[in-house]
Amino acid sequence: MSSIIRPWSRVCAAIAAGAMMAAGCATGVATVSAQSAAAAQSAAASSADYAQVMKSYTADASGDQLAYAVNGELKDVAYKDTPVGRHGKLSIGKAAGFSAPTVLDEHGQPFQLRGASTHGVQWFPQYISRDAFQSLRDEWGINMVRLALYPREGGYLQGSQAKMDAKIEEAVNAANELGMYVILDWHVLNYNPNGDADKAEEFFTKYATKYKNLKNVLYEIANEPTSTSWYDGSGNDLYTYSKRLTKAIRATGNQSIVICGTNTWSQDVDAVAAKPLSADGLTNVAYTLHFYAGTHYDNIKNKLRTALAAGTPVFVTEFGITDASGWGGIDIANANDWMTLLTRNNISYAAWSLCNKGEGASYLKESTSKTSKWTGSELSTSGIWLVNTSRRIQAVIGGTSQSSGTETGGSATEPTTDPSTDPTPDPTPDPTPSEPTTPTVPTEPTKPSEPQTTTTGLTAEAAVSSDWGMGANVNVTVNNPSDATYTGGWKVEFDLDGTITNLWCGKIVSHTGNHYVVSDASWNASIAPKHGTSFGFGMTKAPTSSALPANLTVNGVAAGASGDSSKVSGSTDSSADSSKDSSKDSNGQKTSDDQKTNSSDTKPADTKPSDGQSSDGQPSDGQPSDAKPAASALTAEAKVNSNWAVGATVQVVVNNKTDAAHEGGWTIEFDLDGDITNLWNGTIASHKGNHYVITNASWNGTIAAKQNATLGFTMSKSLFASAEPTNVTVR
Ligand code: IDC
Repeated sequence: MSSIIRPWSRVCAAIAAGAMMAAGCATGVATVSAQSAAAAQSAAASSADYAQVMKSYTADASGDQLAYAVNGELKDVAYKDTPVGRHGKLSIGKAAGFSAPTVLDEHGQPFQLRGASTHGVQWFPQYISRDAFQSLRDEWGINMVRLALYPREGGYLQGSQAKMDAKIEEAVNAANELGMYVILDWHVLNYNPNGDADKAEEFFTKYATKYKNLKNVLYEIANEPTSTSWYDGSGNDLYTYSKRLTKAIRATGNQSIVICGTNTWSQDVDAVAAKPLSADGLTNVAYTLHFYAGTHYDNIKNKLRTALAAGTPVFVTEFGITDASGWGGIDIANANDWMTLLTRNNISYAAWSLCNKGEGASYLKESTSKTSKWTGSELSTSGIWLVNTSRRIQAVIGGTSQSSGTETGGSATEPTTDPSTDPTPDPTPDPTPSEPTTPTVPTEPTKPSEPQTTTTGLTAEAAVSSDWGMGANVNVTVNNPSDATYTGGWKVEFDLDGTITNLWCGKIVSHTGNHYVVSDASWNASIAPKHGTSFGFGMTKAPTSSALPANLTVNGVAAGASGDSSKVSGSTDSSADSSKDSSKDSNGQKTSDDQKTNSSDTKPADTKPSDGQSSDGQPSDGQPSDAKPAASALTAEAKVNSNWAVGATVQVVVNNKTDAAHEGGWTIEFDLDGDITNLWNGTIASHKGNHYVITNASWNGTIAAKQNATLGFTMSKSLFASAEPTNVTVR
């Protein structure tokens, strides 16, 4: 057995395990062949795709060891490639795959803010600087900074106003220049904010007016209230306060996101649904949930689940991996569990806190005196964990584990508006924003004369990465050979002498006969200059068929003879001789027979590949005379292997309990409260409403006596939907 396992095989195997790593969707492929110069189709960005990527994130970050380089290096990132440059103005709205409205970017796509919260600005102003923020952006995977503006505790209303106003200005200017988001957090701690409501209204009216034209400022009107419920009709509750403050912000003409604190230190987010501000016509409003992993477990997670199921948009503006005191009691495993829950539900977060105070929640060791450009050894457990978590999520969503400061994905399309009409200034080429504050002079001017984007000129190339006769894995690379970033999404078409069983890093738009149309997967719609992006698929086919896609086009223009451009890469591990590779599973990865649950697919040479592949999904009539059992002798059982709130992996076993082989293929039907996103060891023959008809794959249509065939799929579903297939029949 070959020791070479190709990346695509690994990705495919990961998909089969229900754990796709979008980081495997490689970019940067340099090969260029077939030419196209067609205008791009503006691919309709699918939030379902994005949800799929989010689901693939499983947090397992360490707090002991950095998994990413933190060398104190700042990077030269063009504004258009920064988080705000790519994602623009944010809103709260509905997206497919999420039960509650969520943060959407300017292109209407779900977008997760990964934030760093400062400690109290009156105590730790030294961390509010352009360099500090840039370090977070470039090496920590952070795209947002939250400014903890305590009104009390010696803060804004108790002697520090002038100092804090200056820091707010410095912070917002720095964030604006760096293309980062910033939250102004009125850091109410442990009291009813109605007591200071006049002052709060004054504060937010001032800043909502001042930053009305900025895309990157969000307003958090009360950090952690206590002592009053969300709504009790008294006029002294959090609903009353939140409505008043939100209206004051809207009265300035500012439509940015407002985040409302909830009772019990922002834990009672489940109480909002009974009286949401949306019922008063107020939009772009989210509600706060805070947790500390050493203190808050299922009781608070369940509040989150309840809130989401009830349609409440949730924002975790603060959390820690310590206990609620912030001092100690770190629980990494629970923190990771929380992050998976947040990320799968596209919930934005900010971690407490950016300082070197001698408490466990601080990102920096107490001995660290530097206030920016930190190196790995200067970080605490909380800091290391935050880097590992945020970089990991950034890599999964961005589609590359190499990315750091730039957002390489997560948005389907570039802004369609002319940048010159954009109310948020790009501070790099133009140091004079229209916004009334004076930004500092940028240090890294770009060359505005260079072409910035293009929507034409893509090329495409297909390569078979492995072929085991009755199936193959194929990789298609879409290249942008130009000097400008390609934007607008892409569409590849081809004919295939076989059937795609699963496809990653792209989306099947249509499949008619042997003709496939595949578009980008939204996060890889844009392609950097002189780079490529790849999608891949697993397919079933006849042993004599070529796996090479034919008549390849990209954006509607013929990509030349695909036979010329396509190649079987890595000759050491590829074989057109199926008999040698009968131990490979459907994903092209070699397996040993004793690892298999499905003994029927170990001898593909004995099967009749075309049996059971008739277009209606029915077994073919011509059963061999020795096929003793009727098709109804089969039984099937479905089992949910893993379930992650809005998705699941399901395994279906087709049993032949008789003493004779079952030949001629099989067909399973069931109802499913969700959508299959990937299926392996079978073929979807039809899908109408919630009803699926699945037939065997070409290699497992025969089930030996007392054996079974196993197929599996991943699915997306709504939060409380069951993943269990119902009304399962098999024939
Ligand atoms: C803590 C700080 C601590 C400070 C204290 C009081 O870590 O140094 O002395 O506030 O100002 C919160 C609050 C946040 C707390 C944090 C940890 O929002 O202000 O910071 N925490 O106790 N909620 C839960 C925990």
